[in-house]
Amino acid sequence: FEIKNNLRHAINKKELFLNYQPIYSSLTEKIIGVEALLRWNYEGNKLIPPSKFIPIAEKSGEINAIGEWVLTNACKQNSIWQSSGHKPIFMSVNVSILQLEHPNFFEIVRRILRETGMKARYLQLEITETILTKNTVQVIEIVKQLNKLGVRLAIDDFGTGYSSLGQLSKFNVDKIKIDRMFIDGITNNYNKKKIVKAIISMAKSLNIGVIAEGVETIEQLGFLKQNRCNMIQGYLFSKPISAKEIERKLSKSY
Ligand code: G
Ligand code: G
Ligand code: MN
Ligand code: NA
Repeated sequence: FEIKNNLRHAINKKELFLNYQPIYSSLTEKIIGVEALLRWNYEGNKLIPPSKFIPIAEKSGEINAIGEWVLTNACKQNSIWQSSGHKPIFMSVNVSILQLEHPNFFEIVRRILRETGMKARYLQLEITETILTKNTVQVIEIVKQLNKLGVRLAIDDFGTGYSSLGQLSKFNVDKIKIDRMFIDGITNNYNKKKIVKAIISMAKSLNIGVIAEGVETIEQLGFLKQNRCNMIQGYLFSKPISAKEIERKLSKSY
């Protein structure tokens, strides 16, 4: 199966779709946002995970078209939820650093916000930690422009890279997402506990929100609440689910 050539047609063949994983306030345990997660259903019978096709899309340049499709559909969906009367929640969209570096990225985001009626402050872009070490003038400038629009920035997979406090404060970061490898097994791993506590207190001192990823057990939740981690994402509360299932959850939480 050749991913690269089939991927070029995935958008036109309507083979791409999004699932959404809820993100909860650890205080209220209510949904405050969702992360859009891309899925590719090849010929309607072969589900290819993003971990397989995103790296290939990045190499071929197809990531720009795919990323635009994701942003458009995620913003459309959020706009629909809001206009149908659900309480506002944020929409977190994974963005490849290559998209961010594309000279038209800012214009694309602005156009999508306008066309979908999505309010900028509910759009969050998730970018992996490597963005922090790529502090080129160009990247810093585009992040600044997005901030001015009101779009939020979240650092994904935090803790796996080699970024520093200094780099974190250079960008206007709204949230960091603690990589799930630190949450996995945390309740009986002294080192992981220390690392997660340090990340939370560092974020607090910079006024940055913290999302813990991959929360699967009550014990992990307890530790995170005790240490004042603001937000929780993981199988304990919900897997990535369809837009319809998100709606059901939003309706129930009134
Ligand atoms: O959902 P899943 O666990 O299969 O996701 C695997 C990886 O694919 C994650 O690292 C996630 O960030 C990435 N991913 C999912 N959707 C998108 C997307 O729309 N754009 C980009 N660039 N990456 C995505
Ligand atoms: O790299 P990124 O954080 O974007 O990847 C998100 C992926 O993590 C999603 O594809 C989702 O399926 C996966 N994920 C979300 N919650 C959990 C969890 O509680 N446990 C595990 N093992 N994976 C999770
Ligand atoms: Mn992510
Ligand atoms: Na992550």
